[in-house]
Amino acid sequence: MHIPKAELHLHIEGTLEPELAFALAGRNGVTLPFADTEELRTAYLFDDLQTFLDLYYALMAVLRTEEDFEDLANAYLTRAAAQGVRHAEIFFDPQAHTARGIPIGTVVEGLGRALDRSEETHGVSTQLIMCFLRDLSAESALETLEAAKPYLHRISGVGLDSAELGHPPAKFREAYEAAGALGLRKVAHAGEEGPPAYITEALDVLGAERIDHGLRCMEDPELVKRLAADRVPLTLCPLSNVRLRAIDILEEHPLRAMMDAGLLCTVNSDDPAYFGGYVGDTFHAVHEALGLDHEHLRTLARNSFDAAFLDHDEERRERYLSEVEAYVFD
Ligand code: ES4
Ligand code: ZN
Repeated sequence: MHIPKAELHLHIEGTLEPELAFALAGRNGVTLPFADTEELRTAYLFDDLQTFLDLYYALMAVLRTEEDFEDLANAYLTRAAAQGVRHAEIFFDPQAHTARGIPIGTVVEGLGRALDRSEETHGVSTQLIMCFLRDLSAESALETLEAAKPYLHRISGVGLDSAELGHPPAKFREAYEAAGALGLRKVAHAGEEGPPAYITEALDVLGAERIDHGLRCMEDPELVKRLAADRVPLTLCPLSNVRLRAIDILEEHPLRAMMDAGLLCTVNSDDPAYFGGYVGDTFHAVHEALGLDHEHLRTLARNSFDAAFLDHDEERRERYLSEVEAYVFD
């Protein structure tokens, strides 16, 4: 639970707990189609990615002001810090907000208010990664990148998320080229519900430096060899995989096999308010379900800092890595 770690796959909108959703709804005069937090919790049970995404986008209606985004980020950072997170690279979905008439500036400046004080307040260093919604058009992604230009000092990279099947990475070749030209880092969700070929495409066509999920690479031994040889980080989210039924039960998650295959695996929480746990809870769960011992957990923690976008601050990376080595399990 408490080993120092980096969180590299976390959608800030997926940290919206029912209690905060109702508090923000009240503050903003938004009516939610649920009687109370109990009823909403019950709705947090889904069978697939699309059912989850429908609720995830619907609940964003409560996020309207800079203060809302600040409160959301602070709530996450408080929980993350309590579970050993020392560094977080946080996804947000600009189009999910601009489509509702909330300017990207409100989102970025609101999150920024919390992130600016995060090291001081929570002891967590942070970065922001803006994700393109892959079920929207390539043009919309380019427009989003354009709209983000005044805020690039707060944004370190681009990602690709939402419904994967039928929306292969190559659709976003231009947006990623443009992002690269602006000096942004590149990640992409691939191989969550989509086939191994989407992982290859994310690497070769988009130039993705990390693969978010990448779970289905295990169906392609040649791809596994390549990912291992090139040390491409995979940001796995085991609790998400179980909740969205990519895997039946946690005991059957291939994390251990993936580590044994030499893949650079990290363990993350994805949408912790929806999937039953934050990243420390996830470390605990894989320890129990997969019998990963303390040295496996230390490897996962080390991997998280190795895979972090800390190239501009290697001193910090080394400091975090020494905290991992020095950690004594309780
Ligand atoms: C997501 Cl689990 C997952 N997959 C794809 N897109 C997402 N956005 C938020 N959570
Ligand atoms: Zn995700």
